[in-house]
Amino acid sequence: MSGWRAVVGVVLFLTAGCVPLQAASSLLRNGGFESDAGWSMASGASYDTQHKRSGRRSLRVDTAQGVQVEQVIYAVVPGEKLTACGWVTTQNIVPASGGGYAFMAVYQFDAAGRMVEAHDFAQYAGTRSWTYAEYTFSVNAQAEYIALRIGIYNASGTAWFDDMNLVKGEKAVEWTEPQSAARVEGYRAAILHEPSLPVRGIRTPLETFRRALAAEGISLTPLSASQLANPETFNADRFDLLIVPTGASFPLEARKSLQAFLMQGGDLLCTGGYAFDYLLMKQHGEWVPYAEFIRQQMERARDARFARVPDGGFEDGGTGWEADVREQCRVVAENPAAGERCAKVTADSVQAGARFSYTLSVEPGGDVSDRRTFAHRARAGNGLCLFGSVSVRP
Ligand SMILES: [Ca+2]
Repeated sequence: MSGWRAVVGVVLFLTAGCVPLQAASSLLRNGGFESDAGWSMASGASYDTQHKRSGRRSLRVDTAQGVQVEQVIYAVVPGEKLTACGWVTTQNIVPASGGGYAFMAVYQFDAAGRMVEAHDFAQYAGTRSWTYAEYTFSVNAQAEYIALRIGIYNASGTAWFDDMNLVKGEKAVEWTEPQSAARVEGYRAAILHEPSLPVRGIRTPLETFRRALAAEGISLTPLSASQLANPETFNADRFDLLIVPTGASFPLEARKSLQAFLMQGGDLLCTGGYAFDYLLMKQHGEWVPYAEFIRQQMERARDARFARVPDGGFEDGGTGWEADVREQCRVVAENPAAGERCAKVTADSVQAGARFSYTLSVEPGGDVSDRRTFAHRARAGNGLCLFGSVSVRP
């Protein structure tokens, strides 16, 4: 019994500490700045109780030069329409040379963290009262996550922001503070239940949680890995808590739906290991560690029988590769990852980068790399990088 009580104790702690579900399915947390959650603050940014549009607080930004605050949203689907909106008021925003302003913006990034699109949907200088702005956009095909950024760019002065929101669809929805009381009643838990999943760490039996939660009047719904991966069956409208009782093991396919669930304010309880250290995926009906899958793919990509880049190892001097700054991009016989040669790129500063690139023209149809022109670029920022065995796999 004491074990069950310990479990319930953890669950209740999470419940008390959770951020309530936003009624209009906002993709943002804390859009009204009433708590300290959600936003990555910066020097010059603070919460202001004197000057706010609603509730008790706003976000205040003071700067002599520029400062920005952001919130990252991971659960985005390429092609999906989203609408951002918010309010800003400014006092004595004086642009520095080249122009500056208080801004609200949406930035989009790919899986490697490279910016693929950015748009300011508000830019104001001078002094103005609370002003509303909104922006509807499509999630970029390359985007893995987006960031809502607000602040002051290249200017001095003060700006306040309040009631920011980001929702799905083409219609802006003004931020409303979620009702925390609605969350306590009818608390619903889901649990990952996939008996075939190899467990690294310690698996806690389903029955342990079922009994413990039943004693607290909390319903528990077992979800398979594929049910967990499906945003129709697993989302923050259906459940308040997800239990991952499988130690470090987690199905890769459910990554995005879990991110969406957490961004919508869902709670998470993991037991028996370091959560998510051991990602698994189904391959020919069998669970395979994701790290092993990547290793196999890399091995295949380097195999000359499958490689689409004829000289990915640079052993033939980089045949087919193009250098944008010739004196900074060379094929050298030093420090190769494999073979005898590799590509060497030097850059003098962050701004003045250099790159090797290899462009493939491919036919429509077939798998992903056959669907579009695929440019594989090796590039370097400040300093020196060596590349070896670069290849594109079919
Ligand atoms: Ca507020």
